[in-house]
Amino acid sequence: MISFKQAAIAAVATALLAGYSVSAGAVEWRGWNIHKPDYPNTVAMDKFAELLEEKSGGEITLKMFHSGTLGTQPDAIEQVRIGALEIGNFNLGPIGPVAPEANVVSLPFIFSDMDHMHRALDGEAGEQISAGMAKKGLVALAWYDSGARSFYNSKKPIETPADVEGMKVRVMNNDLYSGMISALGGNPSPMAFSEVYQSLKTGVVDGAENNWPSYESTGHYEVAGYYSLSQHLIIPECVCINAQVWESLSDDQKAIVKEAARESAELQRELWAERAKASREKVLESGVQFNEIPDKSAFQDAMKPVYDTYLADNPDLKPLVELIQSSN
Ligand code: BDP
Repeated sequence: MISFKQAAIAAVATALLAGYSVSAGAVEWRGWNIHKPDYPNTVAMDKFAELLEEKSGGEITLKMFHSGTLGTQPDAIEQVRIGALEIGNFNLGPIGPVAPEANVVSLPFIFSDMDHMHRALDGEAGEQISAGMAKKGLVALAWYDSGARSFYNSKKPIETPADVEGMKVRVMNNDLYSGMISALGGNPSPMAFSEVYQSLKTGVVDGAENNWPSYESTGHYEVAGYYSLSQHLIIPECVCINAQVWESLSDDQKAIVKEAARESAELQRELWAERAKASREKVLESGVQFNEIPDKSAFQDAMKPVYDTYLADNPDLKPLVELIQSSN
C-alpha cells in the first residue's frame, strides 16, 4: 500500500507531467463532454465538478469542456486512456472497439428495456465491463443513462427490416453498428456526431439512429422527419477517469471522487427521464412523423450475424452475453 504522502506526490508528478496547473498538492483535471449546455449530461458533469471541488476542499478541481470542443468521441477516449485528459463522459458505444467487454452493450436488443440495462450494469455484468475497461486505461466511476436508440431518416417510416434496404445510415464508430445496418440490408456510414446534421441535410446519408434527446438537441429532427421506435440499442454511458490518475489517488480521495460521480449520476438519471419526455413532445409538435414497431422480432432475428461476429471474435465473452440475457 502506498501512503497518502506518496500518493499525493504521485498525483502532483502526474499533474506536472501532464502539464496542468498544480498548487501545493491541488490538481486541476480536464474533462470532455460532447453535449450542449442544457443537456442532462452537461448539467450532471458540471455538478460532478462542483461536488469534486466541494468534497475535496479544493484539492481536486475539474474544468469541463462541453460541446465536443476538445475533439471527437473516439479521439477523446484515446486522450483519457493515455492521460492527456483526465475525465470523460463517454457512451459505451465508441468504447466497445477498445474494450471488448464493454462492447457487449452494443449487441442490438441485448437489453429488453432500461430496467434490464440498469440491473445488468449494477450487478456482476457491470463489474466485468468495468474490469475490461480498467485494463484499457479507463476507470468507470458511475453510469449515466442514454435511453434507447431508434432509427430516423428523411425518406419514410421504418416498419420492417425491408424498409432499411438500400438506405445510407449513419452509425457511431463501431463495427457492430456497421454489421447491424448491413444485416438489415442498409449501407452503414460511420461518422462523427458533429457531422451528422449536415450529412442528413445534404443527403450524404438518409438516416441515423439515436435517442429522443439527441435527435432533438442536434436538430436532426429538422432534416430527418421520420422517427421509428425500433429501440434496437440501449447503451449506457460512463463518467470515466484515466486509470493512472485514479491509481495515484489516496483511498480517501478515491472515495470522494466516486461519491461525487455517483451523485452526479443520480441527477443525470432524473434529468434524463424529464428530457426524454420533453424532447419527444417537442419533435412531435414540430411535425415529425412517428411510428411504433409493435412486433420487433423481424429486426431481432436479423441480428444473428452481429452476435455471431462478436462471439467469434470474443469466444471467452459468451458467458457475459448469457449472463445479461439471463437477467432479463
Ligand atoms: C448520443 C451520445 C453521444 C454520442 C452520440 C452519437 O450521448 O455520446 O456521441 O449519441 O450518436 O446519444 O454519436
